[in-house]
Amino acid sequence: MDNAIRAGRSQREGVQQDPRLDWWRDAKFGMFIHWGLYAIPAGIWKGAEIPGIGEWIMYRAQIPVREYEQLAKEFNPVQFDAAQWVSLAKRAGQKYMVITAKHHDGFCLFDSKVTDYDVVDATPFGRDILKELAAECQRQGMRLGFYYSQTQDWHHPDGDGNSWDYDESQKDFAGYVENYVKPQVRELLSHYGPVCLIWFDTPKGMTAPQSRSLVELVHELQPECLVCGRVGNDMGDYASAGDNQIPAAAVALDWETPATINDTWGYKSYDHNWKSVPDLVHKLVDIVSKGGNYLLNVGPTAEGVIPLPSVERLLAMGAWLEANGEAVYGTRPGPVQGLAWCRTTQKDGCIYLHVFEWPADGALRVPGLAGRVSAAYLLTDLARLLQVGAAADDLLVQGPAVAPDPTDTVVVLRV
Ligand code: JFZ
Repeated sequence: MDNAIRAGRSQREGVQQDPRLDWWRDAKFGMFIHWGLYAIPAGIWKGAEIPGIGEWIMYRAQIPVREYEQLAKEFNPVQFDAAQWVSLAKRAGQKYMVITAKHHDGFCLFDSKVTDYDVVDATPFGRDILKELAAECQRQGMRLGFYYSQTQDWHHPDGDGNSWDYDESQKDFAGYVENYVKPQVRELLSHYGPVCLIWFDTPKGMTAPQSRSLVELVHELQPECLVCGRVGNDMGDYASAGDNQIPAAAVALDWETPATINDTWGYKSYDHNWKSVPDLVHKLVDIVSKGGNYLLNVGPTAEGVIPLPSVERLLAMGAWLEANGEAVYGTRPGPVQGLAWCRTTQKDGCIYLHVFEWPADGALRVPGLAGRVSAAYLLTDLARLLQVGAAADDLLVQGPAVAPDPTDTVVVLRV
């Protein structure tokens, strides 16, 4: 097992057995959405650029609760359109969406009865974002999950993390879990239809009984709802890699890499370090070839707009997947691992050879597959068979001289 992956208990006991995860194992690609009050300062507080990820601005600038919560009065994302967001995810080829119901700053994107610090009660916008997204996901056939920060809450006097407003030694963390976290998790799983997963995060000092009781609460309310491994204490239905971390080799667990397109989760006005489309496609395929899922983040602006550089990249990934999705969705790690120039996935009697670096003469040489392949062709040109041969243990396939797809040409090997 890779160090970057935190295993859930179910994984260690029976690898990839639980049928509740079947859809998730086939999905491969999801949209993460980090959205909240931090989109308003967008990385700048009182004129200063605050280092680090955008959604941590309250912590990094040690902004007092009474000051930070004033942002709610400005939160009015009139351009928010759930239909557009869901349709973007669909066009990107993403099969599930996960949005921050409550991040570490404590602000809730849903109408919670246990606090007024939420989008309905505290903002001029006054609309339940999660309700609108849930309805739209139902309409467009998209699965929806919720990120929920169960330990850190810098707004709640008993939540973890805020030592500049509150005396950490006086906190009743257990009371916060019982009387605040659990009622909110109950709300999320009772008022928004089927929830595909709850993405808990940064468990920190959460005890094993506390983690277990959250897992049990989720499964009691919605047995099909998955729980991310970041619920803590080696529990949860699937494992989560460190942010933007991709393990070096295939991992025989249910696992996922959460990742950013630039360098922040929550919107920052001055983060322009966007990854390229080929880089993003390679990361997706690399992860899938190692048995994982790619949960790729967007950070909408305070107006409710997903930044154009994100939209452009997601649409380009969607176009690539439109042509090559067969070699991604529903696949499992392929038999050839550890080569720099290619990745492999497989399903239904096919090995999919993903060629990242096309050889100059089009002569593909794949170690270990000699004698196993009955036919080879490009996924985007099913009619033309490629010439197949062998040299010792290596499979030889003669492809076109020039890379048909400079990003990733998929060669189908029938076995
Ligand atoms: C957490 C959050 O603190 C962050 O704001 C964001 O939501 C991200 C998706 O998750 O940050 C983490 C959590 C775990 C690791 C790294 C960053 N980790 O295990 O490497």
